[in-house]
Amino acid sequence: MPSKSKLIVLSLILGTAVVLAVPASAGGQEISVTAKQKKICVQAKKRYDKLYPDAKKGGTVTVKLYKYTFCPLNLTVKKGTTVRWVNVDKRTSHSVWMKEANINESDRFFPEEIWQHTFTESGAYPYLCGPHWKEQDMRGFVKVTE
Ligand SMILES: [Cu+2]
Repeated sequence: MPSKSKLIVLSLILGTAVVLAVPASAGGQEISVTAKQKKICVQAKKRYDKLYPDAKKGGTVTVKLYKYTFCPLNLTVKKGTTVRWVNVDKRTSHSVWMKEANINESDRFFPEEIWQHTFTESGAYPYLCGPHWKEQDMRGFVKVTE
């Protein structure tokens, strides 16, 4: 049996490892997804499929907005791709704001409304929901490859 102090040391080491791992993955600025967000995204997909039963699978790249979460939170697309953000919430409006890329915030879009953007240059595009990033940490990330 490991002693209590050994466990504390171990957890300190692991804690350090976790802290050290953050800057490395933050290089790509991908968002680490929580278990709660994963669950929300499963619900968002169900809701999207229910709202848009005729949506072609594998056609347009979509990001669903649901319960203060962009689904998926991290997306990688090729240059020239149009990404469509679809609000599948029941009553909350959202926006998409690629602040760091100096792209103006979208208008707020309401349930079952969309906003879309074509990425013409490769790079990293972290983005926010204007009304909800501060309090709900509603953020997303798009990586655009050549
Ligand atoms: Cu929002």
